[in-house]
Amino acid sequence: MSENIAMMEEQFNRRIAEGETIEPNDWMPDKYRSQLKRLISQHAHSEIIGMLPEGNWITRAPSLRRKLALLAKVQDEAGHGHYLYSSAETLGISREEMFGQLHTGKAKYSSIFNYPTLAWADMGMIGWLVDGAAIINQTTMAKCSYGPYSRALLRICKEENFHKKQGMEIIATLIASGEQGKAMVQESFNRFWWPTLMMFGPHDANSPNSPDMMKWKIKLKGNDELRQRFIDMTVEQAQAWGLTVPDPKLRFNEQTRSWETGEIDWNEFNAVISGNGPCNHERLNVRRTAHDQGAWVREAARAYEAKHRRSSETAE
Ligand code: BYC
Repeated sequence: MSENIAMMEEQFNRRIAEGETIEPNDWMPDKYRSQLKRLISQHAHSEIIGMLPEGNWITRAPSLRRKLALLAKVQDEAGHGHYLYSSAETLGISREEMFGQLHTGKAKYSSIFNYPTLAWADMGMIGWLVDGAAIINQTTMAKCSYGPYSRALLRICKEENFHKKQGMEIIATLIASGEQGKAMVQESFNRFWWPTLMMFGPHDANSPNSPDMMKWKIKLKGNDELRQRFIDMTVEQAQAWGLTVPDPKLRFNEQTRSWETGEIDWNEFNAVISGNGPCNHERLNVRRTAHDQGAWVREAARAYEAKHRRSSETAE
């Protein structure tokens, strides 16, 4: 039996090395399956919790056009959550189980959504920085070894690109409006810069999941390389807008041709991912309440499905 598993594992590793895609009915090591369940469900949770900081501004958008765009963006995030939950379900975990893990605090979701959105400029900042960071991470992961996740990410990235553009347009408009608009953008940038860098996770040396995930091509690049790519792109965009990156240690390294930053506050990161960030309690409470209040919808959908099944059985 164990010889058999060793053979299957060898064959699996060969398929990964040759760049083949793994599909739900293929044999896979237990740990490959459990890492994917963890990663994809956390990503799904991030999408639906990520609706809350922006949802907070739908009723306060400054014009009808802005309101429609924000509403559509928040709905897109719900759609991303659905693609991702469906993708995780192919690994043999139910949606109810995943929701249970989120609502009891067992599963994580992206740290960035535990910060408040205090000004309209934050809607621009989320599009520019948060979607910008997500695109860098997800376009890389869209080439990962697990088929359903890779396909979900391709669709998600297309929509995220649009989200980033609408965020940048909000920022450009505020900056062009004069000193007050620009100050609002700078204040928001000061609050979002460091939490966005944290989105990429701990340094590679402190990332316990990276070795397995990279061996199996779930992750194709390390946390630090992707974070650096984001920094190099974003610092120059900020400068083009005349914004100041809130980091006195920021300097351009002529040899590596890249931007070096000060150190991230890892104590803050660890507090946020262990449930003690500025909005963790609020986000989970809102999510749990929405889930409880939606019970009747799930019940009605199940009853409808059962009725439909019964009538198609009778017709046969
Ligand atoms: N936040 O070993 P590591 C979006 C945890 S949503 C919270 O490096 P890994 C959007 C990590 O889970 C974008 N937790 O982990 C939506 C692990 O703990 P566990 C969301 C974090 O998995 C709405 C521990 O720290 N994107 O685009 O190798 C509006 C050690 O870390 C974080 C994704 O989910 C964090 N930032 O790498 C707008 C992308 N970082 O699970 C936009 C997919 C680390 O062992 N996810 N942890 O208890 C990933 O690429 C990876 O999960 C990470 C972490 C790079 C984030």
